[in-house]
Amino acid sequence: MAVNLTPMYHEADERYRAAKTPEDKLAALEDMWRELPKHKASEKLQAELKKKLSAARKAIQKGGKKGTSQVDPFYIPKTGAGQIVLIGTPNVGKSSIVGGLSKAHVKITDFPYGTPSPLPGSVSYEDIQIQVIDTPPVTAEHVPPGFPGLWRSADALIVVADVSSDTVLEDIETCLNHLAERNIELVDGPRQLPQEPGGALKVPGLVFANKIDFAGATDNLEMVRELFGARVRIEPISASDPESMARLPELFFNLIRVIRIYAKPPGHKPDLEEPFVLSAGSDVHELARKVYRGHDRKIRSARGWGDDLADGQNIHLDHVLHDGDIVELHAD
Ligand SMILES: Nc1nc2c(ncn2[C@@H]2O[C@H](COP(=O)(O)OP(=O)(O)OP(=O)(O)O)[C@@H](O)[C@H]2O)c(=O)[nH]1
Ligand SMILES: [Mg+2]
Repeated sequence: MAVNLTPMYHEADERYRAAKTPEDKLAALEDMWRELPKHKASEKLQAELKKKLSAARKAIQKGGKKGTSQVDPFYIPKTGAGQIVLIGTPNVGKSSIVGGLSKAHVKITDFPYGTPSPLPGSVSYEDIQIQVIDTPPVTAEHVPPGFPGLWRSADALIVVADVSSDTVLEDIETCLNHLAERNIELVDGPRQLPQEPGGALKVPGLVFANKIDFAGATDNLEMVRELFGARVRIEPISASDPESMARLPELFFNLIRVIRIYAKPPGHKPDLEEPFVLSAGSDVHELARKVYRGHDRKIRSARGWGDDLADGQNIHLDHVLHDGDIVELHAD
């Protein structure tokens, strides 16, 4: 069987060949890995890519050792169902958001530049964990070196702004400009690699208009909506309001666009403890790839339980699954 490589794979491959820094190389390789169909025919390519990925990671670590720091602090391995990266100007509440929803030891300060380096937090949503990364601030003049690599590899990006501040419009503009300069566009849709060389990388994203609890913040929110509402989704929140914070895990879950599928071994009860997490739009083939990762098993048939399925009905292998479906795979 031939390996059908997508145009997005070729684009990432070109980006890899043109990359000048280990961070850019790694980001391109990670995109290639995501795009590579994982089946028997692509095993050789998979092995080659894995080798390149490991070499790129080593190069980043080695590069760090030469300088003062040991490793690139912006290389953060993904954990859980997806990785969300915050970006914002100083003192807008990034650390308060991550600290309020996870056990990460973030530094919340009432002065700017409280966060010197990125720090991941693990946020619970029902039965899964979502990784949300607190980051040092950006300004119009300065982006911490290595930070853009994290923007490119993230599953979703959230611009955090202080909507009580007089500079909220400039602050949002600063963040969106830094992203646009690196050809990254925030979208209310799935992540999409550039469709042609030099095209934009589309990343699910939105703007948190934080500190909405402050008097006068709602007037600023209107201005923010007027200026940016057509370009990007604006979500007013308050990191100091428990009710507002309680809504965020579900918002994160919807942002990373994944589904949870519960596998049922034939003759047994489904495993409702640990779902398999797949990209939204995945079908039974994709589930099988995840379930039998590393094993060469051929799926013969599948049965499903779920909102749009009659209990235990036979489902086609290219049937698109939905969040919460239970699937029984029958393999050779
Ligand atoms: N009233 C109110 N205060 C907030 C809110 N979010 C954050 N703060 C306060 O704003 C200040 C800055 O919060 P941080 O979370 O440290 O902000 P940051 O964006 O991480 O700041 P840097 O790491 O320095 O860029 C702290 O005093 C927080 O308590 C909010 O929604 N409402
Ligand atoms: Mg901070």
